[in-house]
Amino acid sequence: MARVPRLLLVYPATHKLGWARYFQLPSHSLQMVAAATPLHWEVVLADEVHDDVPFDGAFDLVGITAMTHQATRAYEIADRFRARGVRVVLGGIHPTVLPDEALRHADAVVIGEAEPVWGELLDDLLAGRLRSLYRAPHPTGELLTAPWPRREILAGRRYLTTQTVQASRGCPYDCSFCTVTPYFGRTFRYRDPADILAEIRSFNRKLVVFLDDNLLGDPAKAWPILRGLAEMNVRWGSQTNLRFAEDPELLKLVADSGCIGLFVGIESVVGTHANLAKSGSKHSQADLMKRVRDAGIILETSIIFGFDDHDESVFETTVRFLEECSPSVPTFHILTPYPGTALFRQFREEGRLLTTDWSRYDHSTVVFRPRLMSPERLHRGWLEARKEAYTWRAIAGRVLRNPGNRLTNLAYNILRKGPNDLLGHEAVAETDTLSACGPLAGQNPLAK
Ligand code: B12
Repeated sequence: MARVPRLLLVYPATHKLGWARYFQLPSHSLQMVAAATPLHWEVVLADEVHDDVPFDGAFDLVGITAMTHQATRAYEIADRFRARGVRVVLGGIHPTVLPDEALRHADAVVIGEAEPVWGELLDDLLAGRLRSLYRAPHPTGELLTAPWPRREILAGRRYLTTQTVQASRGCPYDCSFCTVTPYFGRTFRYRDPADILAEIRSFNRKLVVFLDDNLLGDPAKAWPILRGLAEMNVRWGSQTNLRFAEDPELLKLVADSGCIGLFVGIESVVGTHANLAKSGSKHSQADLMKRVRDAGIILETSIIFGFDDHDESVFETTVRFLEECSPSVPTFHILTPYPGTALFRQFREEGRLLTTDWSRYDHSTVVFRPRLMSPERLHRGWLEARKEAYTWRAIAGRVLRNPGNRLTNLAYNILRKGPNDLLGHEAVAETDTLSACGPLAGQNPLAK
């Protein structure tokens, strides 16, 4: 083919964000798909957070990524291109766990990581022999080899930063509600630290955001990365598990290496889902949270409401607990049983799913019947906890008790307060949406 083949990569958005779009992170998934694309292809990005999708453009292939809450929109986009005869490939977490559903809207589905199969798929397309399924082998070993993401596809848009890095894939734990371990299997792979540090050295700004599931989850692997960061003048943030703070030396190195903020899943402050106890730690959550806070690191703690041992008292208990430990930025989520997880299977078997309209799987809608309270009560408790944790008084208390980065901390809290103040709509998924789930006709994951 003499003409340069053209690939459009689409990041679907479920709603318009306004000014908040400038504080988003770009899709790493699509930058990695672009990096796996041979250079003789022209690659165009449509990030719906910023752009309109060029439905009339001339493309040889459209690749769309989808987390579960984006799936409905991804399918709409796919259907529009296919109606014009443009080939569509779906990939990412949701098409991986429900490939048959995704195939109703695509010419091909990539199951798992793009890197091992993407080149073959593109060759097959150009040779006119595209298959419907491309299944990446299950990852093995401890070393993650991946090219650097192609950041140039982001040009012309403003994000919080484009200096995002993925140092590892996977997580040593296997929480019933999380997609990560079902997706990657039990593997937890890190890139070569020299390669990670070289990528970071190529940046020209200070802020670096790691997109790992659990950057400090294997301390031995994290040490060389942290030592390297400590020698650079960077400020970084990541997601991790709180257990790293059990080791005072590791905590000190994390702080000294320029860490400004960490996102940790506390999950629950009561019952069997209290994250630390579940992972075998002998330390209390409150103690480790205080250690991180006192090291001057902004701690964003994610709490989930709705586990089977949560009754109505969980909201009050959680808010009081957070007041006492005062993490910089508490966030609250409604338990969401993502397809592919043990939790989804459990709720489906128990007949407790209220809907499989994936656009409602957004952590703000109750999509299942909780065991010890009504769906409405769960939603109201979640709303009230958010509002109570983000009064100006509560924010001031947290900012004053956190020794480091007070201005950043305040800004971060204000950023979180905005959406909380606007809450109030969308409460509980109606059971009758079950029959209205377009994508699931003939293949209803609710069926046992
Ligand atoms: C970083 C991250 C974020 C970041 C950045 C998101 C962004 N802009 O892309 C932030 C913090 C903003 C975020 C937010 C959310 N996230 Co998040 N996030 C992650 C995390 C830790 C890494 C994702 C990532 O970039 N990985 C790096 C890339 C390279 O890997 P990848 O996505 O797997 O992509 C590879 C393959 O999947 C495949 N692929 C992916 N897309 C495509 C497309 C095509 C065409 C092809 C061929 C292949 C392909 O190829 C890629 C390269 O191998 C994942 C966990 C995980 N391991 O996936 C959770 C995860 C994706 N997030 C999740 C969730 C729930 C959310 C939120 C909804 C949480 C919330 N309540 O707000 C929000 C939604 C935000 C939004 N934009 O709508 C869930 C999704 C579960 C599900 N079934 O949908 C995950 C899996 C975490 C979990 N514990 O279960 N998230």
